[in-house]
Amino acid sequence: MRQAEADAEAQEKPGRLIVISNRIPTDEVPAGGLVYAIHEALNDIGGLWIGAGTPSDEAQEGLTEVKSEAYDKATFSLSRTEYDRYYLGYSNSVLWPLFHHRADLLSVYERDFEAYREVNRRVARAVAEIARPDDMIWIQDYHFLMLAREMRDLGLKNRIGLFLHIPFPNASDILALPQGPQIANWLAAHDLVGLQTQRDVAAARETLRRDPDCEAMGNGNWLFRGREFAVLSFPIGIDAEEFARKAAESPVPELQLSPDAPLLLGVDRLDYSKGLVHRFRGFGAYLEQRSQHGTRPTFLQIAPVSREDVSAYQDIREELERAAGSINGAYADLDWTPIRYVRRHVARERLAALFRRANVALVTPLADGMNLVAKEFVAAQNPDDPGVLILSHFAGAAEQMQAALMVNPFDHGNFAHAIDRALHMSLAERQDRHASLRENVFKQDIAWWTRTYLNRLSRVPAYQEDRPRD
Ligand code: ADQ
Repeated sequence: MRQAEADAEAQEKPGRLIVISNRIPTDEVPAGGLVYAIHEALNDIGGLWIGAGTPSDEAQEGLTEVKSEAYDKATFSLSRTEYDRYYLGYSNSVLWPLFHHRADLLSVYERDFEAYREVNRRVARAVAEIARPDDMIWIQDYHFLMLAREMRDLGLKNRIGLFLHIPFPNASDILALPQGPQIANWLAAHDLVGLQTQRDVAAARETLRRDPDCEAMGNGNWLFRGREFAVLSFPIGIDAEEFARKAAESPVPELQLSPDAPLLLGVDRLDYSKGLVHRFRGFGAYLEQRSQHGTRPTFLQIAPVSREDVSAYQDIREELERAAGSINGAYADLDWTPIRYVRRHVARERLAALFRRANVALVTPLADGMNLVAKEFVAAQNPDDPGVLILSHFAGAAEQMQAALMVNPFDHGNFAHAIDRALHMSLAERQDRHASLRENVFKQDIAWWTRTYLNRLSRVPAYQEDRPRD
């Protein structure tokens, strides 16, 4: 093809979407949630999805193609040492706890940061090799905070967006991070930084304002050494229609409960940010004050283990088992176990049916970017006879879901009172609250989220160079 023809064809073809996330799904059509939304966006626009490959002895440059039908997938390589230091170390023992306001859990090692930087650099080189000028690059989450800066240093001028799924830390938390002073520089390399909530945007503003190179321009726009970028909130949603359909159609798993026994449900990855120990104690406080002759509710907590190689996760597992044991020891009877704690992963259909069967959902994290379980529970309800959502102020979802029963998970008395209220709430109040929650969950669903974010990113004006430091 002659150059003029090639140029003309390139002009007609809109750019591809390049998504970079820690993992890429192995199924041709992923089961749900965020990965499904990205899958849909790539199906629509066409492009490439890049994620980490299986750790090996030695890391290689470049990308390895993964067979896929509708769009391209590829992995970047990680050595086993890098997996320990970049993934378990800096990502999950430094950034995760810090961004969830747990500076007390940080394990800071310079070598972990070096591995993080090296992996971000290697991915930047790999993307620079294959990116065409009009491709839009969408980075997902805290594993790649330096990636855009590394790409800019290699000369990439593409539209680059980041979406951070976890909370943005307070400026005072960032003081605990040796690389804290670089965060503004990392963020400013994007065109659009998407955060979950207005609260996160306010926290980011606090950090950016402290940087002498950053200037607030209003409406979420910032100037960093002469180049503009935006920091805005895009609250993530779920595929509400699909989840509601699953909940209505799937059979409820056998629970060995009498049909009218109240069921409280919690569904989380086993993570200290999810507030599971506080939740067990809050339920214990409810049992302590409830009338002996009232109904005997069962609290089913499903919490599969995650990140078992990080020590903070082993500690929480033991703490939770102790808490469940001591509460059951104090209140259980021959025919009643108040807390059932299940560590298994549950298939989405079964989970959806359980949500619909539950009278109350306990979504009470101590810190959470959004929390999709809150939205899934609402979507799964029968609007004629809905269950009650008990939601922590500290879930990102709280900003959109004020019609839930809001609790402070640190206050066991408040927690106990909310459970009592939920179990005795009139049908009319349950319906009112649910209708209001449902409207938001169905309107601002996952398709709305991808569309809104990508529309904003695609409207970014052409790249302007950073002005060199005076
Ligand atoms: P997570 O911390 O993983 O996500 P969350 O939003 O609750 O948290 O999503 C978890 C998903 O896993 C839900 O779809 C849930 O149904 C599913 N799940 C949980 N336990 C399960 C089990 N036992 N079996 C089967 N499925 C289970 C991060 C951030 C969140 C943010 C999301 C999306 O920490 O705050 O909402 O990304 O941005």
